[in-house]
Amino acid sequence: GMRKTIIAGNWKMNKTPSEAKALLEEIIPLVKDAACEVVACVPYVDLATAVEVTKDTNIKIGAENCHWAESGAFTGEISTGMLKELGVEYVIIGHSERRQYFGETDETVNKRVKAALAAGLKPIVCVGELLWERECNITNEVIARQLKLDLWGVTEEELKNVVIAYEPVWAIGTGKTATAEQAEEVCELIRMCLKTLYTLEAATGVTIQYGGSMNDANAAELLAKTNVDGGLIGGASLVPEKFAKIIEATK
Ligand code: 3PY
Repeated sequence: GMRKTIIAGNWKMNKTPSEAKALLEEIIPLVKDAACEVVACVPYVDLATAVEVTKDTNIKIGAENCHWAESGAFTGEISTGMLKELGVEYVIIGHSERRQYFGETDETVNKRVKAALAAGLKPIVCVGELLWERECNITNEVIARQLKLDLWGVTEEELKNVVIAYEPVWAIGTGKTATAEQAEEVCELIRMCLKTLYTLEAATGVTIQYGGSMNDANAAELLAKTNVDGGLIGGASLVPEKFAKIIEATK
């Protein structure tokens, strides 16, 4: 197609380094003929092992967050330079769990996105509406605001390295999936917003993932949609057969 299809696992706070190694060793042979880009976003402490285990494979490794400062007095935080040196390529930014439980705002998401891009990492920027926002019919405004603020100051050239993940918050970890039609509707809206913020050409090139309880049973229908260019996969990314089936569904 005209865009790179990317299936990325979001492991969240799961797997120790030895467990990560074992899981990746199971996943590697199952996805070696993938027709899409395959990414595993893993906890910080698993990154070194994950990069090592996947070094001669088609799997790329991502982190689940990063800080925006280069270094300094930020106890417990991890810089983009630290990630880059490990061989990490992607980084999830602004996942709804970070926004909900760790006080992240569009402003801090924007700082992280810009730092990631400056370091040569590819940010997977998560946007999505809460249940009440959908019910009040303000999904479009919410998404437009998030994109504008999260990508503030990101150039058109830099946008080529940005992935957007549409994750309706009501569908995260709840087992509720947006219907393929709902997903397509918002992914199309995201592309229209990107066109407004940048250009048609730039917007057309951006990979937009759907995330939120995507699994082996619903992936094919979601991925068949014009503006759904991949998935950010929670629980199913921890089950090799399920993750492989989702990747298979991109063919
Ligand atoms: C989920 O599928 O629950 C996710 O949050 C993916 O990021």
